[in-house]
Amino acid sequence: MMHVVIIGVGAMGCLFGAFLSPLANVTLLGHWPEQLAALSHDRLALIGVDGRSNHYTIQATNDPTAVPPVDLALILVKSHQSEQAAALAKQILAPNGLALTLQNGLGNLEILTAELKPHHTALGTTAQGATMIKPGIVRHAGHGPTYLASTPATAGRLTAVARLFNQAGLTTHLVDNVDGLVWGKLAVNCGINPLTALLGVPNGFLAENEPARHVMMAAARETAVVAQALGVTLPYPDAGQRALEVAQATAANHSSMLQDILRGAPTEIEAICGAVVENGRYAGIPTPVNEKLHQFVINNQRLKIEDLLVAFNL
Ligand code: KPL
Repeated sequence: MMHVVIIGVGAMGCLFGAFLSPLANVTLLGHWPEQLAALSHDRLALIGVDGRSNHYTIQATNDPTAVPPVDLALILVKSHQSEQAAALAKQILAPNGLALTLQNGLGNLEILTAELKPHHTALGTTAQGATMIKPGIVRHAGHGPTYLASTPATAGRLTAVARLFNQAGLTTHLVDNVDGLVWGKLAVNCGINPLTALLGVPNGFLAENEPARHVMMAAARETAVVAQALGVTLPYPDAGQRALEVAQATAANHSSMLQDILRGAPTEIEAICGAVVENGRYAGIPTPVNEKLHQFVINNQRLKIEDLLVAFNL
């Protein structure tokens, strides 16, 4: 059995933990006291996409010395906690172990490789949606594919990881274009995350509401233009269309940024829209949509549809 530690005990950490726990030796490692308490007193309840609950016994701890050396450290913390997670991964990886980030935003693989040798690191993205209902209870809000970027140094181990994920029911594919993968997901996050957070709506609303859909698609397409200027080939032809498809596939989900705002936690806006604005400046590409979304989130604003019409001249 593969030894897996999931660093991050939020909704996504719990979702992956629940799916992998029947097939691997899984430990959740994190700092959220209420979550750790809930998981130590009771089993994790996962409400499936069909509305039915299943329960999982998963070890959860805040003590890295209690975790045996692991084959896979799956990083599912927020982007501002990446440095800390990389240091933890270094502490607990087995000699041939792999730290795999499935986080949102730019810069996470670079943070891992600053701490670990490149052959111990890997990057993936996931379009799975999960919502934290309360400590100990997570809702699986939508299935979406997971992609893992393999390199010659990691291909063998990532093939085994992909096999495990697929057997567990998490559809996973290996790809070899890491930049395309990360920018491809970034464009979707730029479209969905800030808008859902600002409007306080589930992802599906952006697909249904005309002005919201327009801004979502514009933010995603703007990100694609920056990617293109940097020489990155995206894994799909139209980023706006892709954001729309993900919003539809995860319609019931509260995006991770909306969940962050609702619980008063820091958002990943810098690693998402902030990174696009910065790279746009570097590449000489204007990014007015991402700039506005970035500013609204930084200012902790709440918007109504009428505000969108004014802000984006619709
Ligand atoms: O990555 C996500 C997020 O919420 O951070 C999506 C895919 C948009 C699902 O909500």
